[in-house]
Amino acid sequence: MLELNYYWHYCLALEDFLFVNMSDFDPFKYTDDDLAVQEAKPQLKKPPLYKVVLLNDDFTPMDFVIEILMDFFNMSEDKATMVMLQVHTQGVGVCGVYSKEVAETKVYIVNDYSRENQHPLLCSMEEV
Ligand code: TYC
Repeated sequence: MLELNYYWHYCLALEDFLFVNMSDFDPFKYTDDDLAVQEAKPQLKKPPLYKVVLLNDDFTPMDFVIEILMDFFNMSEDKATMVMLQVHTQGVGVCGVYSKEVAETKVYIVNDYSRENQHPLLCSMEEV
C-alpha cells in the first residue's frame, strides 16, 4: 500500500511537470479480465505563450523606445523603428512572443528600466 502511495505522488509530480493527465495511466482502470487493455496516448498539452506588448504614451522619447526594442528584444534598428512607429500610430505593438516566465521577466525589466530613466513607457503581456 505504501508503494502505491509513492506511485501516486510520483504521478502527480510528473503530471505537473509534463502537462499530462495521468488518470489515463491508472493501473487499476482496466482490471476486468475480459477487457482488452488499450495503450493510452499521452495527452501532451502545449504550455501557453504570451505576447509582450508596448503601449503608446505622449512623453517617452521615440529614441528611448527604439533603444528598448534593440536592447531587450534583439531587434535591428530598422525593425525597432518600425515597431516603435506602429505603437506610436496604433497605440500598441508586439515586441515578441515568449513562454510565461520569459515574458514576465521582459515586462519587468522594461518597466524597471523605463522608471529608472523617468519615462512612463508601459510594457505588458497577453496570452496568445
Ligand atoms: N508617442 C511617443 C512620442 O511621440 C513615442 C512612443 C512610441 C512612446 C512608442 C511609447 O511605446 C511607445 N514621443
